Amino acid sequence: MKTIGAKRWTLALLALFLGTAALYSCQAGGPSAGMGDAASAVYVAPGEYDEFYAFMSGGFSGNVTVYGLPSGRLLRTVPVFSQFPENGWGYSEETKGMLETSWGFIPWDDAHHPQLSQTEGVTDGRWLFINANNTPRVARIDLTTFETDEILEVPNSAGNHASPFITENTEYVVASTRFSVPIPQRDMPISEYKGNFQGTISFIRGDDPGNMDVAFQIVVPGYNYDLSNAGRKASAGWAFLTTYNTEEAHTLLEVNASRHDKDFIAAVHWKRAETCVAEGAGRDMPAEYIHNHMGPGRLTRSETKRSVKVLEPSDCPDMVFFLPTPKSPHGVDVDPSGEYIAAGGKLAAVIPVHSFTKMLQAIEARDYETVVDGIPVLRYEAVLAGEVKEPGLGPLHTEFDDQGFGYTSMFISSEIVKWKLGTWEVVDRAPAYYSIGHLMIPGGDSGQPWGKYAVALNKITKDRYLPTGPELAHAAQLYDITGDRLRLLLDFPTQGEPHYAQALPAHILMDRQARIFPLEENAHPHATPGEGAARVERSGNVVRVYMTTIRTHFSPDNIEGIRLGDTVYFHVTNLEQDWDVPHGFAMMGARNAELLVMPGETRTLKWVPTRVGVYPFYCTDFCSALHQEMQGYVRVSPAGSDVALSYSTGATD
Ligand code: RUQ
Ligand code: CUA
Repeated sequence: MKTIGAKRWTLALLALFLGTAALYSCQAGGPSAGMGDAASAVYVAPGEYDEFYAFMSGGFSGNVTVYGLPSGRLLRTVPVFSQFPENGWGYSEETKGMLETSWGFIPWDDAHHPQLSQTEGVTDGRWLFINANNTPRVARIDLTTFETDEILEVPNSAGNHASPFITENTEYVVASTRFSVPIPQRDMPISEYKGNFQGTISFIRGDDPGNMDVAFQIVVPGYNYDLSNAGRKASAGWAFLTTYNTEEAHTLLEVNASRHDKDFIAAVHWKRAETCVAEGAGRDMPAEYIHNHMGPGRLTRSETKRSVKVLEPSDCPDMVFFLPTPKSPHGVDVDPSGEYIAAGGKLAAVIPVHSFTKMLQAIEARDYETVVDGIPVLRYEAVLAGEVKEPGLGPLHTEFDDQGFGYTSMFISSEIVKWKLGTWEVVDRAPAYYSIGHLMIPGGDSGQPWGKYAVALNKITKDRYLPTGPELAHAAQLYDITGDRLRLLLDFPTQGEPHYAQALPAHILMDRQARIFPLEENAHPHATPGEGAARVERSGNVVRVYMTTIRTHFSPDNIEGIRLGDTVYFHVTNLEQDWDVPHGFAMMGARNAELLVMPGETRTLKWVPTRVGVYPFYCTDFCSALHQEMQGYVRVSPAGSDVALSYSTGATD
């Protein structure tokens, strides 16, 4: 979220920062007074575990970070869309393919919205999905390995922001384009945007690992599609997406896309769309997009897809409706019962909440304000359940607890506002430091919130931490929400820009963690099952090193007979079968990252030697008392040299 519109808001924001800064200096010296019990509320004693896993998007880091709550301790970075030299993700021969797209290899993306899988609306801890915003993709992370297992490119999309939001049984991952574009892409004047550029809403099969694919795509008017949330319980079978720029402006959106008093929430009856598709509606449109899956042998399998099923609203009547919603709405969030649909009109003075029941009645009565591009626009008053009045400035996102309250982040007034479902009254507010984007309550976007904590995900830190040059960490803040008042417990820095987050009770994941990859199941075509099989093979200019690691040596260790002009593949199999014993592999001068090889797996480093000489490789992960002994040499001779290929192994088996 980086698009707060018109100038007046910029001014308001500035005023607010100045105001907050003044406030802070008045408090200086005493900000932690009375925080003693807060300290014990977040204290996780040495050797104890946190109560929740929290998954935060890395934003422009392209990856996901995993934290423990309430401690705010960083447990892990899970590389997804960005290369990660720490473990060779996107560098090793096995993982490079995960970053393949129809554009070729892309080393980076902007990841916004993690989504945990659900069963019957309850977060189940099988998978975590996340979007790539820039080059549209959706990834699925396996939560037994904390590893990205599958990435699907989304065709006919540009700025995959309203993504990925899952339906209540993870049937679909909903992904919509932020930018409308010519569909299909073609060379045309940008000034002809209006009426020619279009958006798409994609329904991606989510519950069939290895087979993620676009089941169908709905073509919608040329607005910006911002965020999404699937219906649940009462509204299962529906998905809701915010739009802005219903003006269809193509320049200076801060002014030109803020003219309409109301934009829309698109309500998509995906159950109905399924029926239409089953009955043969829609057409197969040529489209090129890539599907990557970490398949057998833990090797990426990439497949190019060539067509996508496309539906126009007119192909399937009663599939899409528009709900007028004030002022460029950003977030849309469905409450745990599925009845209420709250919108964050980022320039609006209220938080409008629509009623699903009233929406159905309005559809039944054909109570339309108008019809645009074949999509009925329902009357605002006919679908509105209520408005949260005077919530603050710049509502963005809402999460829910298990007690019937909504919590909305207010970007401009930098606060969380708590309000009651049904009466719409504001019951509490708490400052966020500063400029909160999303907020997150464990399970707070599902049919079963676990409540207890709210985490504010703040864009600006200013004076909250020790300064670190021009770039400051974004920040999370943890609040206790069990009482009548929100209670700030903890600040902790985050990586990249944590737009959104998800959390679930630790016990759901703890016992399912993979500790090793069983060696006997290693199906890698270049695996070395034991030291006895360690060897070096030449085929023309390609040299394959079948290498094993076990505390505390490599086999082979010394290799001679490599020549300039060769391409060397180190296929490193870690023979360990103990938890927490990876070995690393780094080759001097390799224009590549290291490998970090988990117990039982095979990972491959490609090396093209460029200098004659004798160069070492070594283990990078301090694996035992003799870790520093874990090394070897490669002798590189001139092209055409007659030094014979030879190697030494420690093999006894
Ligand atoms: S969006 S706050 Cu992707 Cu709200 Cu960032
Ligand atoms: Cu193996 Cu250090």
